[in-house]
Amino acid sequence: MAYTYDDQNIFAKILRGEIPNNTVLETEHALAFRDINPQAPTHVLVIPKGPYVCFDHFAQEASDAEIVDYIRAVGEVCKAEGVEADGFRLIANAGKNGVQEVPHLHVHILAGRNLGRMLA
Ligand code: IU
Repeated sequence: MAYTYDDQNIFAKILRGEIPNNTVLETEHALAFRDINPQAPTHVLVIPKGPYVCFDHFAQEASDAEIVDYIRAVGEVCKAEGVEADGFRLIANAGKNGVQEVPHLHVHILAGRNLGRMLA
């Protein structure tokens, strides 16, 4: 499917520095920041800097360098937040049925409590 990126979405504004954020990590192609409405003691969002709507869009159109940098950024945040020992959950909601609120790819890193069996 062809995706259309809305450059007025809130994460695009964060990337342009128009809205502040609580940055955890910044790399060449990725930005990680704390979710404004945390659902767990650790709740970090990791976004690519490029204009990708969702994971599928990113996987199809991002360069290998962007993909490697982004995946590594997720790993770096997990390490920096110290979530590996007790475990964590990654979620990337997409589209209407995925109940994606912000149309810029973001992986949620959730940790710090037992997250139960629910997916989100
Ligand atoms: P979703 O996967 O698109 O449903 O989640 C969007 C997340 O973005 C959600 O957890 C919000 O709390 C979070 N968020 C944010 O961190 N800062 C914002 O300004 C806005 C949403 I709007």
